[in-house]
Amino acid sequence: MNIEKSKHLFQLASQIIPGGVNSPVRAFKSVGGIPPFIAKAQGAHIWDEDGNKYIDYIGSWGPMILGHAHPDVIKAIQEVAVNGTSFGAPTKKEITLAEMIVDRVPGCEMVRMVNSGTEATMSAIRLARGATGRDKIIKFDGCYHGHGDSFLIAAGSGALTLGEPNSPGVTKGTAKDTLIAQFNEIETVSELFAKYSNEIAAVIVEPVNGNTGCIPPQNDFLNDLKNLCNKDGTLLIFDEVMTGFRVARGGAAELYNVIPDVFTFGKVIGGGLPIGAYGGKKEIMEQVAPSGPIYQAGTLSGNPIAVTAGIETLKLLTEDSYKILEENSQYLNNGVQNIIDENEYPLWQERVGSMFSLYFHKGPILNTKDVANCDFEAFNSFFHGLLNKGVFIAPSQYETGFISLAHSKSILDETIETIYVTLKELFVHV
Ligand code: KE4
Repeated sequence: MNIEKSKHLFQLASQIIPGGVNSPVRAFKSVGGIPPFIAKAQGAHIWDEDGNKYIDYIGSWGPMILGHAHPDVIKAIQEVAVNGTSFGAPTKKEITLAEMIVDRVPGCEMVRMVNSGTEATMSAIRLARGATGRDKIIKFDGCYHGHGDSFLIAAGSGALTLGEPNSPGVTKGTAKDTLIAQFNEIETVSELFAKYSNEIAAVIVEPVNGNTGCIPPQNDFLNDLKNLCNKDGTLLIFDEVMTGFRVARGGAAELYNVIPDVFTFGKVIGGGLPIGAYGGKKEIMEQVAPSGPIYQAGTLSGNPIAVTAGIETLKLLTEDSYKILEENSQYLNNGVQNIIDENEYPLWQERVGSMFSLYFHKGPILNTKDVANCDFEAFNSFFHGLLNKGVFIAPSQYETGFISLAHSKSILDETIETIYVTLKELFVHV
């Protein structure tokens, strides 16, 4: 595959942008090689500057659930843009998007728009601390909630990929208020509650881990979390930036029928434009300025173009859409599982709705400790084997793949065949 233009662009970019990218995971640091510079995208496909075409399973890390450049979304963006791009004043479409979120998410009665998932989680933590008067939070090893200081402790996604679980620049004062538990190990949470009773403002969790690769909650883990929080007057925050409107129409809260006190959202609700949101019970959210004392603000919050793209995306995510996503995601999973079973490959799949991971690990994956035991070298070879054949999966074992409504059965068949050939190449040499 000729990637001369991307190679040249990466050299140029690396001279004026840290690592040549505006978000670390894009740099291929863990898998090696040169990241393709993308020229355009349509449906399930992206093209790089050298004209190479890929089936895309990154989907901008979640937002592109309809597929890239959906005509209705693009048309709506074009129509709204001509009327101005930002006003710093309220618009009626912000009410529409808020209503659509509240209508879909069980237990979410009020919502505030921000500009990224990180802003949403930072704000949610400040809200929890302000509402409870407590300082400490519990997060889970490997979970990633954006790059806010309180979260860059045993963080996932790019932080894990870079092998720097604790980022320089996070003060000891901040780090001491972040307690770490293990996902799917409820006893690691109850131990912290026993030790820090009445000191914990919030437990924040990705209800389905997406930043350690895809890891579902086992059994009653989420409900057990909620009970521990209720008992100690702690707020439970579901970070649904990735799972929201992805794993079900009402997100993980609907899928698992566990309602947190506060939600964070992003990705899908912006249709690919910069957006985030946090929400929850009215009596909690009304403590946010200006209705309450807990301050949070943003120049471009509720931006009319991002909000329009989000409205159009949610409009097209009907109940049938989720049935199609579920059917097609299961189809891909079955296709890959047949290959694993027929060849007895040491691989493990996890999937929730249209988010999935293929782990180079024999046996179940319950949390990030298991992911750490994956064969990263084999994954990296697999990643490049697929990329060179036109299938673009997440460039890290610690990331999740995404299927969109544009990933038709024929595209999934092409993917399954490419995975079959690549695994054959890989395990012949192993
Ligand atoms: P952003 O600030 O990147 O919009 O959202 C942060 C965030 C918060 N919570 C969850 C559960 C998330 O998955 C994210 C961001 N996800 C990563 C993907 N692993 C974004 C990709 C990147 O960092 O480039």
